[in-house]
Amino acid sequence: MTEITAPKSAVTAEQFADEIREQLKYTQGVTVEQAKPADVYVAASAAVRRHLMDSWFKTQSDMVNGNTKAVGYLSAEFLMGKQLRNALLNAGLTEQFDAAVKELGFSVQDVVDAEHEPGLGNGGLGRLAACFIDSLASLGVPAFGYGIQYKYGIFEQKFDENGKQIETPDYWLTNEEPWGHIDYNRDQKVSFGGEVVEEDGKKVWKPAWSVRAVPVDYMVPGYASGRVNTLRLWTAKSYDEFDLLTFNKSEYLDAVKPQVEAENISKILYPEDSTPQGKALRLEQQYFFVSASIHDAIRVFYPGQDKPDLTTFADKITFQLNDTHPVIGIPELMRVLMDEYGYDWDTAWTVTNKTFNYTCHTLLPEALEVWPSKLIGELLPRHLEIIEKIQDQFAAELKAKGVDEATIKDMAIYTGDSVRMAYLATYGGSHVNGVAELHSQLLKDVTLKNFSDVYPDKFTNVTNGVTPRRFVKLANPRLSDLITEGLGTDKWVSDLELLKGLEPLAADDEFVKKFAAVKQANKVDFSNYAKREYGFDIDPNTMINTMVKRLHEYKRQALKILAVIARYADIKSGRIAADDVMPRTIVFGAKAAPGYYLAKQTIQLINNVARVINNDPDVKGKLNVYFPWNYNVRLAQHLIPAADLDEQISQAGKEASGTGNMKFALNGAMTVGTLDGANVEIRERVGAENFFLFGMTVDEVDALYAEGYDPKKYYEADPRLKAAIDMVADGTFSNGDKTVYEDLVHDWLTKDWFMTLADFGAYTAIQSEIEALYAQPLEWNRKALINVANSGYFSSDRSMEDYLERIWMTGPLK
Ligand code: 73E
Repeated sequence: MTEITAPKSAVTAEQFADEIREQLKYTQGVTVEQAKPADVYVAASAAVRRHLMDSWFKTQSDMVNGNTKAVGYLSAEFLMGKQLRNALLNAGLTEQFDAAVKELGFSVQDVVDAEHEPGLGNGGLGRLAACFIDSLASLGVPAFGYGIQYKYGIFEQKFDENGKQIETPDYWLTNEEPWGHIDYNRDQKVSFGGEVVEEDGKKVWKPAWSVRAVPVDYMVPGYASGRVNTLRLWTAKSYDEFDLLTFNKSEYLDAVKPQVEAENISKILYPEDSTPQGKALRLEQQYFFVSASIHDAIRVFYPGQDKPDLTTFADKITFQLNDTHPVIGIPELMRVLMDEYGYDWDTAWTVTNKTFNYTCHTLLPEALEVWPSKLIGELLPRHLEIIEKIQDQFAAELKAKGVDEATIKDMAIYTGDSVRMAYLATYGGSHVNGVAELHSQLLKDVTLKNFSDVYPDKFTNVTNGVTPRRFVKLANPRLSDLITEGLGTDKWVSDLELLKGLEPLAADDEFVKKFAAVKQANKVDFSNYAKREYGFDIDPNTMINTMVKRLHEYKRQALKILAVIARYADIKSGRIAADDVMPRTIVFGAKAAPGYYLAKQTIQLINNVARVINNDPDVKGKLNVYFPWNYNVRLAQHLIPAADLDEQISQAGKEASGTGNMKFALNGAMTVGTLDGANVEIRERVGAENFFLFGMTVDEVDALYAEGYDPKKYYEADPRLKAAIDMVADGTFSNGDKTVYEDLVHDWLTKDWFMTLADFGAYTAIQSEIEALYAQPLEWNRKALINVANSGYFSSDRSMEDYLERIWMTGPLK
């Protein structure tokens, strides 16, 4: 007997169809006959939202009236993915929806496809935030996600006829968007500029301009928890200043300029991943959402109180700073407590310090935000004063602890010229965490070493995780059914460590064959999807080998494409007989930041390698390369279940964690990877014999830097590597034009900061091991199944439990 615990609403399919009809008629004003799939999508979304409404109310009132501290997850990005399927799952309405849509005469796929995914994030950091709020709701922990409802999310990526990346705006809000509820009555005023004056011995900020922050609320339904939390994304509206009317007509355009500029604040998501751009607008965005969120939390937790006792604030809510982007919240809470509510510095500091915690997501020094003091002074003069005072207090504290002058200077939050946001966050909050064990260790040993020496107790690790609802249950229904069959229960969806129970089944050939059949069927599905969406002809009988993530030099897509070229040359030259080649289909997915030149060249190269290889009859059926454009959550959900082998090949010590690695392992792909980020823990858990490890370690990388790295040496020493690079240089992938990849090749041969060339030998060497195993399908699938069985730890539910226990000190609503 299989135990089924998935939520199931008592509503019948017929009733749900009626609810959709009613929405169509009374809200949208169309008959079923007139309706298009997009209308049905909106109606069904509104209908499922109604089913969640009571739980949403109850969660809110329990949160405000209860005594369980809430979590406020402050994040500039929430990369949510499509909402409908997830909401249906958690509302227990999936089957009813499928039947109702058919009854109404529509195709389920057309209706689901009508949803445009909100791309309000760049990559891993934004998707992590989405996984975390899903898990908090599923654990029944009261929580708010606080961020920005960008009008334009991450750009839509296209490729031109030369294979270059083209960025086009993502018009995600042009059609009706049924999930976000705009709440004009719970707005907040956020001010900027002006000056600070003294009045009656008190500092008073006289801002120059203000924006109206209006919340757009998204339900965050938990799985089987009966709880629905809130994702509150702020949108910027201008105040229609009365002044405007006094302007004469000819000045009208100028008169509206400040208004237009105000609304620009929430217009666009910055498309940089890992490297921040020092733009004033970005700081405005950060302050905008953080200030609104702090005031919102006070409104929510001290309802109707003119003089709330904010010394209890940290007992009501704990704010998690998702990277440095929301760190301006620290001086903002200080300002609010002192200037708006009259608390003294020390009281404000105690509350602020207790309220905030900081997650660092990087090891790249250039990715730790530093703001010019001048900019902060112009935009937020009062905050700059507060930051200066924090610096004074900090320096005095360090001195009292016996820290020497030079170190105190090194640790400065405020240097006079600039403000280091990571340092402000580390000092201003209670805890600092990295996102994987290796990353947290490197934060302590390198990036934030001085801080960890002085405040060792602040530092902790929480290894990232991913939600099993979206990335297994929704994305991979076949595997989900097989897991449930194997375990005799579907409880794993909310308790992923139960997957461990599959491990004994890896010894059962029959079960392994079923597992292999699931993978094969998923590959066929993906092949059909790729045909439909991209026009690709992917052979599902080849190994599907994926590399999907932002395009960044440290992630080393270059290593993969050079190895592909080398393999191509092997076949072309007859070094390997075509019959001995194990057929592989390589699927890339990656967006490059629009201003990141080498990353964009790499994209162009991959596209052109794909073009050349896919059109070469000599390698037909042996090697294929596809690069579906615009990698996003939707594509991820289709691709990940179909992957046989996934690449996590960053230079050791550069990828903070990675979360794609977790999704692939959970879905039964094998990983080829370096000892970097969470790969280390994945390998530890799934077993070294079930993971294809290669490449230099962090220590080896450091030693090679110290010794003086010369990529040319590796190029000269390895004829296959040399041949591959020469092909790029000689125009093989640019119709004979030798200039196209000049800069890329020059960088490889003279700089190669992430040591692609040094790891090439180890990377290509492990390929024979990979192919030998793949040639034995039963053994390959056994190992892949062991990966699934041991990936339960990488549930974001577990990450949340770690945060709750080590950092937030709170738990589920009672
Ligand atoms: O290793 C990933 C990590 O898995 C890391 O690169 C990424 O965060 C993921 C989740 O922890 C990340 N993104 C950014 N920094 N680290 C970032 C920086 C600036 C803008 C946008 C994103």
